[in-house]
Amino acid sequence: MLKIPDIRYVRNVGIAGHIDHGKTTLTDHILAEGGVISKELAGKARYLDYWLEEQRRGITMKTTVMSFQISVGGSRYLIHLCDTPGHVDFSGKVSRAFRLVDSVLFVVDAVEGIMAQTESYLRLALREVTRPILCINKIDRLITELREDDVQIFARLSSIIKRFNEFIDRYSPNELKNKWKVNAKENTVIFCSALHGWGFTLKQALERGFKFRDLIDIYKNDYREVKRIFPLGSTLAEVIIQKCLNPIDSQKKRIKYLWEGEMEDSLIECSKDGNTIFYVSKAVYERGRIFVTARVFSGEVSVGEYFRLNNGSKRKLRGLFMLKASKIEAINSIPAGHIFGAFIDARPGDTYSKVPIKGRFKQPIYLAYPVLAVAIEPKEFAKYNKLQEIIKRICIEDPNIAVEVSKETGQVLIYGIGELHLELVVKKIHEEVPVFCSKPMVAFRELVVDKVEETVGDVYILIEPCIDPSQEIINIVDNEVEIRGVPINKRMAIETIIRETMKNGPRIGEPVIGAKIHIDAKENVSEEEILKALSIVLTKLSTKIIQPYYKFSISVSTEHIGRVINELSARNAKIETLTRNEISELEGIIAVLRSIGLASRLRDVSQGKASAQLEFVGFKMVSRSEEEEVCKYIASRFRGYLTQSG
Ligand SMILES: Nc1nc2c(ncn2[C@@H]2O[C@H](COP(=O)(O)OP(=O)(O)OP(=O)(O)O)[C@@H](O)[C@H]2O)c(=O)[nH]1
Ligand SMILES: [Mg+2]
Repeated sequence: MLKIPDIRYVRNVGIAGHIDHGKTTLTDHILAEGGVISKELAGKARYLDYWLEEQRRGITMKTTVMSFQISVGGSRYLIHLCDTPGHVDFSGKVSRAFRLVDSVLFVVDAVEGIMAQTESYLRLALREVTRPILCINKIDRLITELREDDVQIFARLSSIIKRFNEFIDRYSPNELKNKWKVNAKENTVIFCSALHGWGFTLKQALERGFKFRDLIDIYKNDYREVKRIFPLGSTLAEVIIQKCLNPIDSQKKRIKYLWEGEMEDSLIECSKDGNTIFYVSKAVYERGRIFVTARVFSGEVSVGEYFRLNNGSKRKLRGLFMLKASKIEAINSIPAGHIFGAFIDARPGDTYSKVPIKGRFKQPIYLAYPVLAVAIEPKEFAKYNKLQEIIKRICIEDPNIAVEVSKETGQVLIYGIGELHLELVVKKIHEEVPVFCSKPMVAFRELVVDKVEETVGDVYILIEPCIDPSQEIINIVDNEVEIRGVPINKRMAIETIIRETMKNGPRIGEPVIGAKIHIDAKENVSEEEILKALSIVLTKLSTKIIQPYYKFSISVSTEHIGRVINELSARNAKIETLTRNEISELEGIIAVLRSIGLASRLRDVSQGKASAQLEFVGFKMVSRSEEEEVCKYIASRFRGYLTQSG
């Protein structure tokens, strides 16, 4: 049984970074330090990747919280640790997880250095006001693969620290910038090899008079000697306890950035005596019930209590648990500052309180946007309702999924952020309701470029552009709707009609974006009149087709770079930066339309030595010469190619 200690002896810690940099492997060592797994298994088990699919593909696909105790300096601490996936397709889950923790260990591969997702997740973590700690991992590769000498190793590690700090400088709140920059001398940097089980801070190395030259020498004989001198588990434990913030110190800094509305002092103080307030970060369906992962920020949560959402609705908290990866441990109550699991009919992003409050936690920022879609259909039509039910569940669990039912074909269109993301979602659906599934298809948009106004009967409508179409990359902006003349209680319904109608643009039937819509109507106007006027105006509205783009970041061993460049050119990708080292890195942009199959193709042409991350950056105008091709593509997108899934 886990004991709940004084809150100063609690740490909520996230592990984050670019894909494959060694987060889950590193996590093993801290778990072994806490006695969760054996020290022999640490580094091999990747214990928190317990989904079969994760083990099969060798990547993390979800966030996992593990609560456990460790002893440091004669005291017992309770750690709530949250491992996160590096793959950009799961970035929504990472956004949600940062809200739970107070500090984040960023794992960076020493050879690859700071990569696209290191930067994106560092930016997110800092927006969530969590303290970053840097773990430079895979240092063994510098010695065994790159055969660097101590001067080269020192230079490489220094440049990683420097870049990491440049991002901290750019994205931290002003008051924390200087305090939070990492510094090897202050033990906020760990140099390690999670695979070989060793890790040290500069302080530990200085105390023993240990130099990188000594490290290279040991590797000439038996690398296990480094593990004996500097076991990674105990170094991680020491840094987590000394440098990661306890919930009291953290909430003092964080809450004002995360909260909107009236704030209770107990939130800032992380006091268990105030009103109970908790934030729901994750929800999954478990045999018909919703199981949430949440954090208490104030007061104390107990089983059986009722909690309120802002809108006044009440929910009963049915079971309360400590989270232990795939297992749970029942508890009766838990005070402010802890992460917990519970059965309650709640949604991610919800703020619950015991006594009604006039404020709530802000929504986290999501990096990705669903720009790829597949069409699915149940193999047996009788399963259609069951399919709808599953999809509703998946939408709650996954912030990066959007769903639509095609009016023309009745197919269910599932939008996700990348191929892997959609593949997994469909697989999950297919396990419960066998479905036919299309290939991934691109979602386009129509951008309003000219103003149009019209009076139809008693309804005046003006639609004008609110995005400058001359920008190279166009960011998604919600349409703005302004309604005058109509009583407030009717406006909501009219706004919904307008937003729904704008999902079918006049040019190619794709959603219209970048529009400011003004409506002036008589008090007693009917919804039909609004709809009629709007459809007339839409026939006169001029829009341009825009298509989504990914930013790609590819790392590849230099011998294969020629093939990667050829593949990118064949797909009209624009390479913006190319850094040639032993591992070369390419960055640039590519139309989502041209990117389909890119990741697996690059793996093929490089014998598995190239990995690509594709992250949505925005939309670009489709040129006149491309327009015909795009229109043909859209017309044929979801038809006639349904293949069997699974
Ligand atoms: N050489 C070397 N390989 C390592 C080290 N740490 C991890 N690896 C290997 O790197 C690969 C990825 O490790 P993971 O721990 O799954 O990486 P991750 O960051 O959790 O990956 P995602 O969660 O999918 O983003 C595995 O093959 C590990 O064995 C290290 O210190 N040195
Ligand atoms: Mg992992």
